[in-house]
Amino acid sequence: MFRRSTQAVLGTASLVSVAYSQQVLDLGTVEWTLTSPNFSYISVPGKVPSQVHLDLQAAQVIGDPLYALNEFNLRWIPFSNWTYTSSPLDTLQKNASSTWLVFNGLDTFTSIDFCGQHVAATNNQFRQYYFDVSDILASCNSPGLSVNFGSAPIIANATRAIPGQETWPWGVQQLYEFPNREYIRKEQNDFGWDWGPAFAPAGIWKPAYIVQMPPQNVYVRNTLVDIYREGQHNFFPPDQSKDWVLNASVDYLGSLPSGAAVDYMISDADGSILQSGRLSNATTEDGMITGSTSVPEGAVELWWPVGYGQQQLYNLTLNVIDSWNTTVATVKKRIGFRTIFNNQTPVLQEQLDKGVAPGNNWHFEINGHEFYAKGSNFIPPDPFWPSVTESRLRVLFDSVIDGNQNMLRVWSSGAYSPDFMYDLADEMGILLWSEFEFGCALYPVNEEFLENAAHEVEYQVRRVNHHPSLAYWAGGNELENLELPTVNKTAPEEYPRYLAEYEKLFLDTIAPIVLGNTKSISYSPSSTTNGWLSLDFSKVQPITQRYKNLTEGSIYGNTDFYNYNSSQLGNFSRYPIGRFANEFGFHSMPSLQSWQQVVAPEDLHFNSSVIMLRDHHPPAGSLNASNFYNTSIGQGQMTMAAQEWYPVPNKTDSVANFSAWCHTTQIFQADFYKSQIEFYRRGSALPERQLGSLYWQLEDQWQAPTWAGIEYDGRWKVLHYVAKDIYSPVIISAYRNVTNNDFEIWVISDLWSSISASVNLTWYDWSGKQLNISTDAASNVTVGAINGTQVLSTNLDTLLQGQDTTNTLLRMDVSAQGSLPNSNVTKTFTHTNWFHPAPLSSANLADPGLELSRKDETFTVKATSGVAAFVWLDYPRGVVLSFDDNGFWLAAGEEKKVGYKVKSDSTDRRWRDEVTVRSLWNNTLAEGY
Ligand code: BMA
Repeated sequence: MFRRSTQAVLGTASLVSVAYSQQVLDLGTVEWTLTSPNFSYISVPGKVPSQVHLDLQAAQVIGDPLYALNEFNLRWIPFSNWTYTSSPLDTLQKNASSTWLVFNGLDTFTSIDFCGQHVAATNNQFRQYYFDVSDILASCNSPGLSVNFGSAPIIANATRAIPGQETWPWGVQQLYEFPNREYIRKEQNDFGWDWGPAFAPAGIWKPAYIVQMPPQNVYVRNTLVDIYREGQHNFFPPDQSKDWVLNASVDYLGSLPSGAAVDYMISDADGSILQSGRLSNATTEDGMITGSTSVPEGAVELWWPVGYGQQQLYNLTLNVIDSWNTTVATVKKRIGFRTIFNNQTPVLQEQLDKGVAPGNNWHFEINGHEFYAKGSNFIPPDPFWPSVTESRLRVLFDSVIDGNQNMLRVWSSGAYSPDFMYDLADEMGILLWSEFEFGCALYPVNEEFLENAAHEVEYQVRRVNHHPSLAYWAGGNELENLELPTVNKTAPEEYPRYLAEYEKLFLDTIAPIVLGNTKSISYSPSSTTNGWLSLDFSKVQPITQRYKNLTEGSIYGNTDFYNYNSSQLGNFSRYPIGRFANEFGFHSMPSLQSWQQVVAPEDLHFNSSVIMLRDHHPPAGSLNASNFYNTSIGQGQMTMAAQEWYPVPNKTDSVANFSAWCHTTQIFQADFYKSQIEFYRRGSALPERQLGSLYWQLEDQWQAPTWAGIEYDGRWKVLHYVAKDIYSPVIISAYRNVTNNDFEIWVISDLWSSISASVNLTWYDWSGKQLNISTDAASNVTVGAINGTQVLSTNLDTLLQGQDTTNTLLRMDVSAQGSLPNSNVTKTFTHTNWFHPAPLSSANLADPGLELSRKDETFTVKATSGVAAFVWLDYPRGVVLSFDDNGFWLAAGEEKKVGYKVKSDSTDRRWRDEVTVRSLWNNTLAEGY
């Protein structure tokens, strides 16, 4: 018997047939043809992994799907069936003991044929599928594979039409473009969303393999690694003095030799072995071999998110061995040792004693420390995932880090993140709150749907659990705060039934799978939630949710806030008070440079059909490709915001005017988010003990008006710069009660030790003249760990009596000594902020006389004759970069040196001569941008 195995991924060219050794044929290395039964004239090269749109574009059958209104023009693609046919797979071994097809992702409805024989049908984009085709191969002369994709929109409609199929009261299911997404397990935003197009793509979207094995040999298809403190539980704070448990579980295909065991080795980046041995308590069941070991507390360095310490990673090698100690299969995973805990426990007496409001906590704790989560919501960065490369994500994540963000909520109606995304987050220290792909809808709970979802959840939970960046699992998007309340409102008599169905999927089905596989990650059924009410571990499913079971005066859960009435900017009484803000936002236009990528010059103006119809907020709600009514609502919200709060552009040149308007919508967006982040961060010092702010949304997946802070090609909007500033560890901020003009200034810090801060308040007019307004603000204050200190409390009517508020400005500066968490190096933290008592639309702006110069790699901007609001360094198309600072204010006479980081450049550095500078003052000028 031949026992030794090589588990190599071989391409066609290099596939050498050696009897009885395991061979893995990467189906990305064979030739594919893409055809459609609906279009006999289309036959083009296909790729794996890929999607039909991408392959048709590469073959020039279609143009860029993102261009202009191609979204609507390309609907014939998802309404058709498509077939990927491989070239003959002649290199497959005839004498293998078993042959398997392994697909890491099929999008979505397939019928698979091998050697001309039907193998299986699939219906879930998020599952890994594997099929034993040994018998088919045995009787096959010329092996070949064909994967036939059915039309997802047509199948979704047909599924909806099945007699007895579940339906929901009107208004519960959010409808974007293609209907019935909730009946199928496909990326939900493929059917349209309010920030994205509806392409409903199809294809073999993840790597696929043909695995051939000798007898008593295994192929590892997935691996779970769970690292937790002894006794740790998903719902309670881990004891940091305990040793670590490392539990590993290998999912394999093939047959495990009798007496199999798993040896492990933990090594550091230099290859030094920290610990090795055999996993104990090994069990083998259902194609899975599982065991565990213990790693003493203190034997390994902790992994920390960015800003809190190092991102220490180790290499784990698992060798599945037989009873002769021969390795049958090897798995390598990069791991980290950390505890990340989502705390929803009741507020304790010791917290109450410190002024925390009663109720329950809702925050994260890293390695036993609570911390302030700063970040945003991540959406699929492209409508076509196969186009999302590691290098593209690295550029995006670099901006996350540069933007002072430490957590992303990976929103739940896209796709499960690829491993390389978690790998990057592990390296860079970005915590990824992850979710199951259900959102803005309730879902069917027939047996078939539940079973399908269960497979998906199990595969995904096990696949990503070893990543230290994995922070949390949530069931779905806004189900508890939006979908369930909508049922309650529109069909209260049916509420109990729909609630029971919701719990069947998110509690009875998903929770036991999560809790059964990981002890290190907390789970909640809905992203926005009031948290759990009680836990009963005598049940398989221990969670009872709180829902509206609230006690007055108590605070629970996290918050979600969207208000498209732009007059609410700065009205703190309307912002939600909770323990954590996981979504909030307002949309803005992308820059002119982004529009120019996809819009013809003659369409670059408001009211052009292309600009209007790329605005999907509010969504069309159907396949009507010219819903100007809805789109004008979204455009109107941005226009009203600009008009209410800023001088509005009225430029002679129509493109310049369009560009200035786009930019002004970005300023409003940034202002609105800033005031909310300031509000949430101050909450860390108030009874709500607010410990997180994740705004909607990090980035774009096409060039369109959206909530994003980063445009499709990586260009930062005003928001990303302003968020970077207000996510600084130490900030100074003003809070005005818009009803009675009470006015406060606070210094807020999310550092883990207290800081001593000195504060400077200076009043100016717009020309830069200092005003003689005195306050009794404290000039030296101490700010506790993750806390805030009020430095001024007054009333603006009294303070500014007799002043022309349209020509009054306050500059606030703080400078503090402190140290970063897990560091004893003393650092100076500074922050500057401005407050204007009158809206900028009625402010008496003065020409700041901005001057821009460049020496080597540094730009210098100077305001020579007045205060400059929202100074904006702009750069041309052809380059994507981020400035170290942008969207800032300058006092009269002040200059700022600004460096930059280039992300991509096709101008041969000529862009440096085309950088321009403007400020809000330029909105008042007829000429220029
Ligand atoms: C929330 C999100 C998304 C949506 C966004 C903007 O509802 O969860 O579903 O895109 O707001 O409307």
